Amino acid sequence: MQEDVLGRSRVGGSDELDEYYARLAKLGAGALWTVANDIEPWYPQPRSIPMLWKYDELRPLVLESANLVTADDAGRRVVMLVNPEREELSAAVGLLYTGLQIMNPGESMTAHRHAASALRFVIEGEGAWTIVDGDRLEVGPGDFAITPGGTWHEHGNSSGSTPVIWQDGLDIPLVNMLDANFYQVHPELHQVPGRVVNTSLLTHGSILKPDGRTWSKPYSPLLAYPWEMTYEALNNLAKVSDGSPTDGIAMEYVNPHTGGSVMPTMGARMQMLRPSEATKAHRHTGSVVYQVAKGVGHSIVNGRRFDWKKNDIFCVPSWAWYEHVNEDPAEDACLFSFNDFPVMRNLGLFVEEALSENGGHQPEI
Ligand code: GTQ
Repeated sequence: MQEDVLGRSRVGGSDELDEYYARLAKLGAGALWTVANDIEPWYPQPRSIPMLWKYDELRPLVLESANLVTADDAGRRVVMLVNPEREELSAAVGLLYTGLQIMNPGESMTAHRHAASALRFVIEGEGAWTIVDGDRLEVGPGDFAITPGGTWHEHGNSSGSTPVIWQDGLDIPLVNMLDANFYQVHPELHQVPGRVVNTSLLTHGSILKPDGRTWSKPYSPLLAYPWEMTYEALNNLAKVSDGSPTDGIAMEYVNPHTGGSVMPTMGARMQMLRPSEATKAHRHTGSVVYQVAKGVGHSIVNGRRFDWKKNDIFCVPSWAWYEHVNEDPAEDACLFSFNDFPVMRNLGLFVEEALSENGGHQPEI
């Protein structure tokens, strides 16, 4: 990118330079000034674009996948959501992966583990379970669960009648960009679950910490976060707080041991927009994948309007302006989201800014 600014690269072209660049290339080298303005942009230049994936359009294709491939052959039956410029990384936005996984009644998948971390947000169906390092979690619509990097996990559906569809969120693109991924199939193909279902929730899911418990792993000891407790927490906070002008009533799923993010690479939140609430625009570094947990409304992301309703998924690339509107005058709307903020914060790269023009709102394009 040619710029005529002192302090930026502003070298023109010439035959002599081209010949010089060719000689550098032969030695596996190059001249910084030919790429400097691209690799050091003034501000983030995400390749990802804002996108909306409509659940009503995707759901039939997700169901169809269960007739096309078996669970055993596929490993997991998932329809991935892919950003056009991130296809090579299988990323939905930035370095985050997401997909819709289906499990038919009575099905179960084999156990495996990987360096990448995963999270689930259940969309529909009764009977979903997952065993994470021996803890059998039973989850239903609106529940959030984690499978941190390195933990054995296997999923299934114990219902006799309804398919389960949940949204997967993983940091696969990040871990692969860092050349740090590993994968193992469980030597027995299945784990032996502990005696009590949801042991992590019974141990770590209250306002008290069990005596003498220490926890040194880099992720939350609490593996499942039920919808009822989440929604109650949001409603309670709404009684005592006006929330944030840019996020409404927003709460983070936390590691109860540290108060920090559930996993080192990904954080997750649930936010409530009160009836007719319209948030003000802001932007920050870090990518976000949203899932509409409840309600109807729209979001404007970099000037593009996305009309959403329950179960729709949309993404916000790094440094994009965005704002949300709950269109229902009587009911709240809830947005589940996951993000790479822990990475941004821990690397000292998190930057946030509120829009000051136009009353804090973007013009729509
Ligand atoms: O369940 O661990 O959607 O490894 C993609 C890769 C889910 C999983 C995905 C995975 C998983």
